[in-house]
Amino acid sequence: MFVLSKPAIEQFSDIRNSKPTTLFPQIPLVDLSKPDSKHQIIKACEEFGFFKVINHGVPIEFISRLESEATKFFSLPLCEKEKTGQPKPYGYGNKRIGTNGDVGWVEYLLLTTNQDPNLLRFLSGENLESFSFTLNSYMSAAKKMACEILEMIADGLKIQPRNVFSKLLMDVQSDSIFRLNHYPPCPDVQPMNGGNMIGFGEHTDPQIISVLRSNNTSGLQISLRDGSWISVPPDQNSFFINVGDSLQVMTNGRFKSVKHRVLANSVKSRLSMIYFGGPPLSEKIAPLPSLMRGEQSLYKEFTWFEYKKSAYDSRLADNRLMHFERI
Ligand code: GA4
Repeated sequence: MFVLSKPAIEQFSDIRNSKPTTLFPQIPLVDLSKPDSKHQIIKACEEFGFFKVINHGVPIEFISRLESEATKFFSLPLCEKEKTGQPKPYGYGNKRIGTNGDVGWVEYLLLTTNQDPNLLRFLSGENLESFSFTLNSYMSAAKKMACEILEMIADGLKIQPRNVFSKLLMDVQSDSIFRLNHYPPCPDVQPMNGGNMIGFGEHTDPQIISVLRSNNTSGLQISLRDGSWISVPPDQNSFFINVGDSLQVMTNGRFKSVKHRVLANSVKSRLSMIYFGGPPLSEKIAPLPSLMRGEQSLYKEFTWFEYKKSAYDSRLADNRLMHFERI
């Protein structure tokens, strides 16, 4: 159901001319059960805006149940999946990302964490209860882990209260979202000639923190500060954490949101599930005074609503924070 003719395939960008891709350095690995993990998290957020976590406490059956529901959904005929029309922005989307012309070799489901029962009823067909239950169990576990990590970050930065970041995700009004991405094998990828089809183009996440889990298919890459790209070896038993733009602002630039992208694979499907932890829409996003130590804020004042609106009006690869920097 994911068939494109040759001219359509040519609409997709490839990355033949971008900076070289490296396999090193190693992605920071944080064992959440270790007493010094908060220091490792701080270091990883400062250096990469990205790290992998093990001993995360998310039950494996939550993950495998959601993976099998997602696989079932994505294997439905395209006309079934497209019944709700274009995502606005929630729902099923295919190849088009956002509303400003970005395309990728991907199909996806984008949902709010405060589930829309009508959308879910449609997506799950006969299977509403089990689908909602599976989704809820997974999302709650991912949110819990995100909150624990944010509390470790507060401890590591020596700021109080330790729920200063996590309370934004715990708020009933939290504007958090959830995404399932399916990257079908892309027959036109020819690694031998250096061509790589883009599954999901480079971008940073606008929210506070993102928790990603994928199956064992490669494709994810992160950008280092020097602009080079490193491939992230997949690990279906671990989670990958991204610093989002909002956390960059709240730390007054001490943490940097990580630029990342996904390349299509010629033979294997990639399935990823991402929880994006965001604040309530009315929340002011600004550097925490306790982190400022007499420094000036690098950013103008704005609410999450204002930032989100501007982000959704942008192209995927744009530098979204630029418009909110103080000159
Ligand atoms: C990136 C992070 C999340 O996947 C997302 C994306 C959103 C979308 O797919 O509709 C955006 C993208 C993301 C940032 C810029 C805008 C909005 C696509 C796009 C071109 C759901 C999000 O919140 O921002």
